[in-house]
Amino acid sequence: MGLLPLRRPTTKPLRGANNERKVTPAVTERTLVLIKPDGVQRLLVGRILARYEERGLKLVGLKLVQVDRDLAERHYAVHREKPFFNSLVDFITSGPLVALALEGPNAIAVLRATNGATRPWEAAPGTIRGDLALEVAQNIVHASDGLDTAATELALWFKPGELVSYEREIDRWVVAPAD
Ligand code: DAT
Ligand code: MG
Repeated sequence: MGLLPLRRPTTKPLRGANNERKVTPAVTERTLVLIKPDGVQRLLVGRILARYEERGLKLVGLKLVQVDRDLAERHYAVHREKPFFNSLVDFITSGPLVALALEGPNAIAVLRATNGATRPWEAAPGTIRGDLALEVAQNIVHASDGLDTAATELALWFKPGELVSYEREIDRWVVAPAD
């Protein structure tokens, strides 16, 4: 589908020209995160993005999107039979949202934990939902919940050319070398 294959870090240490050890490239998992319309309207985009960046996750895709119903319904297709489906689609299409593609070791689990439990009253303090939300229907952020979902959702929200692969100098301090 044109996305980079998701893979674990190589176990083989890379060596430079003088045989010095190089940091393993930081491609481990990629996941989709949405800062939903409530996050945009509440002026929280910068602070939420800062949390992900500070955690060490690499930003590989970023855009502001006014979602149409078709994309919203496809994104939440798994919830189609739920009683809250229509209001969920109404909400996600009610204003622009920010779509992010984030990359890092265990990025899928890291983002789910950083965002916190779906029901904000059950979300631990320190998580985004635990600190910034009260209502399940307005819980600020979305993150893919597994490898397959991440691949499907990234393909739904980003064209392959909108995802950018690049090196970061700080990754020698963020991503442990494989050995
Ligand atoms: P998550 O967003 O944590 O993956 P989910 O996939 O179970 O949670 O549900 C998707 C979204 O649907 C969730 O972020 C908010 C909304 N939602 C879930 N349960 C709801 C409920 N009981 N009433 C209203 N909205 C709900
Ligand atoms: Mg979900």
